Amino acid sequence: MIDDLTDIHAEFDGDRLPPGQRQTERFPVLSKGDTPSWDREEWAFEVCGAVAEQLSFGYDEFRDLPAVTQRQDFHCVTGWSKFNCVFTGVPLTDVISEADVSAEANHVMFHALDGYTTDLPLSDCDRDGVLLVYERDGDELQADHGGPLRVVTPHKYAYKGTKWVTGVEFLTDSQRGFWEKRGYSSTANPWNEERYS
Ligand SMILES: Nc1nc2c(c(=O)[nH]1)N[C@H]1C(S)=C(S)[C@@H](COP(=O)(O)O)O[C@H]1N2
Ligand SMILES: [Mo]
Repeated sequence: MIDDLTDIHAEFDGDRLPPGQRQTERFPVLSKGDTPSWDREEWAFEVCGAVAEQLSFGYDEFRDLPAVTQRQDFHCVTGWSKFNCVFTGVPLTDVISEADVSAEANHVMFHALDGYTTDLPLSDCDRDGVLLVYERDGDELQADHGGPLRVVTPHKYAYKGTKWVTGVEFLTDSQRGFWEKRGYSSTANPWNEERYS
């Protein structure tokens, strides 16, 4: 079954196409550098920081976790939006429950193979739509779009969705990720045009 999250804009009192965005049929690739290589035997996804249970999943272990498929829109801060992306993966909410995140945690940092980081308040992560994705439109996620595993955040600009994600760190203070340190918004709500901070 495919859950439809393309009405998420209603929650933010906005149109499906956020202000200042234009729709594209293409799916451009935007990365700060080269697409990193990875090794299936060595790859791991780790959950750390302010949690009762640190978690580490190998590639096959991660793929055995219960998955969902959702139809979502994708909004890039540079101005393009791609509607109707069908993503399959593991809800971050499942990982948050399993790790038993501490009551003191209020912020999250995502880590990636290319050294990219991005941060979000915990409340923006612990919600429907935030997925750890390994398939798009029924195919294995392409390497340049973040395969083997990426995050998607349909309620935020897409720089909040870490490609090649290898870890999620729960924090008790707010720290800034790669683009957030360079002037992009920490909150990144497309319907308020929170592009820069
Ligand atoms: N690891 C990593 N994740 C990343 C990036 C990156 O450079 N490295 N770029 C971000 C930016 S700025 C955007 S707009 C989206 C683009 O995703 P796409 O290349 O699949 O379109 O990925 C985000 N996630
Ligand atoms: Mo971006």
